[in-house]
Amino acid sequence: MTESPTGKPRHEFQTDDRALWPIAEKVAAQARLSTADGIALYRSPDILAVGWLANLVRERLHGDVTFFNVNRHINPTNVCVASCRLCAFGKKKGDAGTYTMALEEAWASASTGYSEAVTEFHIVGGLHPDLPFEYFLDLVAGLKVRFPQVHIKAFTMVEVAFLAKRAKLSIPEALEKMKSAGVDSCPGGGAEIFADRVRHIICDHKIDGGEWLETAKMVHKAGLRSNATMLYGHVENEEDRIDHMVKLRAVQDETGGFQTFIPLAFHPQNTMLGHLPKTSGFDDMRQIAVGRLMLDNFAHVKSYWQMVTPKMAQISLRFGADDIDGTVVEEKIYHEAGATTEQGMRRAELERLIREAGRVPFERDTLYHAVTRSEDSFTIAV
Ligand code: V47
Repeated sequence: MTESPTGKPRHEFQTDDRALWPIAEKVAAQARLSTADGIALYRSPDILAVGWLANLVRERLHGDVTFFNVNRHINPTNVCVASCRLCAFGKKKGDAGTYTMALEEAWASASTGYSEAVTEFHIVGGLHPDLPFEYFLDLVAGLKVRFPQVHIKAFTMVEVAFLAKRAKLSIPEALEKMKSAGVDSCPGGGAEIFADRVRHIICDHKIDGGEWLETAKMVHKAGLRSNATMLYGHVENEEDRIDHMVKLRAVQDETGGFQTFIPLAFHPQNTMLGHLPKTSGFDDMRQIAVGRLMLDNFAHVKSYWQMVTPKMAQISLRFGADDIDGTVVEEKIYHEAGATTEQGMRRAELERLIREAGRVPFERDTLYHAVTRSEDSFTIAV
């Protein structure tokens, strides 16, 4: 048995791709990977070796534990001023197929679907030109009154910036009002790809990459945790993806406020980029692995089963992912864009998927505390 670059017996890490050898040494030494390392990982034909390295990091952090949660998505409106080419969900005011939930409707929808007690409401929606900030504050406050035990993960950085501007408040002022209403953390959407060249093509009217990152810093400074996504598989290249992850890593060094990195596979159907092909399983696994290796200061990498399919999400648990998200119940954003997965999945099914991948399911709340269930109630270990 010879020594491999990781210092482990060679039968555990073998690759003919010499470009990976110095990277493996860094991973073994828990040293930070550079932009050039990231590019080498993307360009390596040996996806199993890349996955092996990512799995090493994943198991170092979490062993076999795989996180999931019992959550429900709520999308209060699909009316949106942004007209992003990447999106099949948002519609212009007055277009056919638009909807905006009355508050009572949104509160009622929160309790529909599975009977299992949810621990999280995940709330995101369009940038509505007329709905006042108070609508969103009342929405959250009404949910808190009706479901006081449920964590509210609401409003992406894009929505936070938009709502603050419309209410003529600074972002920190708007965040204080959101927190008082009951917002407990923020989801990671709207990040897309930070590079201007790409953003101009896929989401021209959204805040730019720098603004997204600055808003995230303000969210963390306000005491809220958040996630960070990256939309891949459209017009970006490998350099753009690495640039995106390096920028997230820098903010995380500063604030420590990100919980989870979530690569989102682009679904082209019904979008203005409908001519593009879907991502391949190869790219999906490689992206999870490169994300795990580049983002050394993120505790979690999520493989969102709705985006990559439950089968690929299982495989990703050997490629660096330690979280597969949740029951969701109702999903509109990717299903408008042609996602063929179910809109929701029961808790027992999520657990089965994880067990069959040889991992140990761990029900978490939004902040990764353990959830213990009895009948239809739950307790959270803090
Ligand atoms: O920002 C929109 C993406 C995001 C498409 O924080 C699309 O836990 C693929 O951010 N094809 C919203 N993706 C969803 C999101 C999210 C999801 C799950 C968990 C969390 C979390 C956050 O969906 C948008 C955009 O990047 N998106 N359209 C599309 N056609």
